[in-house]
Amino acid sequence: MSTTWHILGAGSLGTLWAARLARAGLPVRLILRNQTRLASYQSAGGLTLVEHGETRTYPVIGETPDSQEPIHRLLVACKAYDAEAAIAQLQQRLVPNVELILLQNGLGSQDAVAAQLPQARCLFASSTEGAFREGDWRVVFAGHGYTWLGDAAHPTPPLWLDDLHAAGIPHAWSTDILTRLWRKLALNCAINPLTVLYQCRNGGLQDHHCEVATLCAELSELLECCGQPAAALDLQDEVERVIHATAANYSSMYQDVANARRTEISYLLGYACHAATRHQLNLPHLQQLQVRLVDELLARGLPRD
Ligand code: NAD
Ligand code: KPL
Repeated sequence: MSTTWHILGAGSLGTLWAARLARAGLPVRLILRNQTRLASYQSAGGLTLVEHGETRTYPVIGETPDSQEPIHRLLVACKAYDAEAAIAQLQQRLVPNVELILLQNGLGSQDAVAAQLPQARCLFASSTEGAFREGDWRVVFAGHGYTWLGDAAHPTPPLWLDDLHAAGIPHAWSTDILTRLWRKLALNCAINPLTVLYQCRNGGLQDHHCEVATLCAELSELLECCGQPAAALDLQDEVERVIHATAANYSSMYQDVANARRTEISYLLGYACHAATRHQLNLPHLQQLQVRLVDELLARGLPRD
């Protein structure tokens, strides 16, 4: 009998994972915030996934955090700023050797969760898949991509990667997941804040080539200093490639700001600036970028963190 996948966070990525795992006949349970959300979910009849223009609803079982069933495997699909508190609610239900898969973008939340649950196995994920919510319990699979999974403490892959294979979730085991997360963080720091400040699509940054190059130089210095030289390799080339390849897209941070949603700044640019301070590194353009971004968020009435 397969271990149940408990999924915490029925948003874009949580729904995308839940629907595909359920579609493969694997046991899945969705943990919703409270009884009100559970009632709303139940009246919708399940999770709806829109993929290649086709719409299908999956009647995944929903529950609230105070349900009694023990949790052996937990996919954490909340935003980085919600992860710790959301997991804390489940503490009584986690078995001693529980496995957590942390889907959060950026860095910082994973270490906070690992410190919160020293007995758990925490796997980190970095994903290039893209999904967005079209409404309550309805998600569009917008960008096919890949998910890298790894465990900074143990290099051995878990057997349940077979479940991902069965579910058609493109993935690979990574023995350098921290390098991947740092690299993605650097890409996000070089692109996302500027798209908010210039109110442009990613391609609009082609008009700000020098500023992007300066940020990449500082980010590379930071990565080297943080013991991540592989994440610094040819950073600027990759940033330029991504800007070109995603020229028509709006960055995730741009979309958060445009929709008046809290951003994950503290786990991206904020984390980078904090690491620079810890290493007594002077990175003036990166620090200035953070000041400009925080001012912009405050001016729009959004949280600064
Ligand atoms: P989302 O906002 O769509 O979903 C998060 C869900 O978590 C929401 O439904 C929210 O209600 C729920 N949640 C928060 N606190 C909770 C709690 N205490 N109990 C139960 N549910 C709770 O976010 P998302 O877009 O799916 O992103 C999740 C993470 O994945 C982020 O770190 C994001 O950066 C990363 N990511 C997202 C995408 C994407 O395409 N959406 C791609 C790559 C990475
Ligand atoms: O991941 C991204 C995002 O928008 O968050 C890209 C497309 C790489 C831009 O930084």
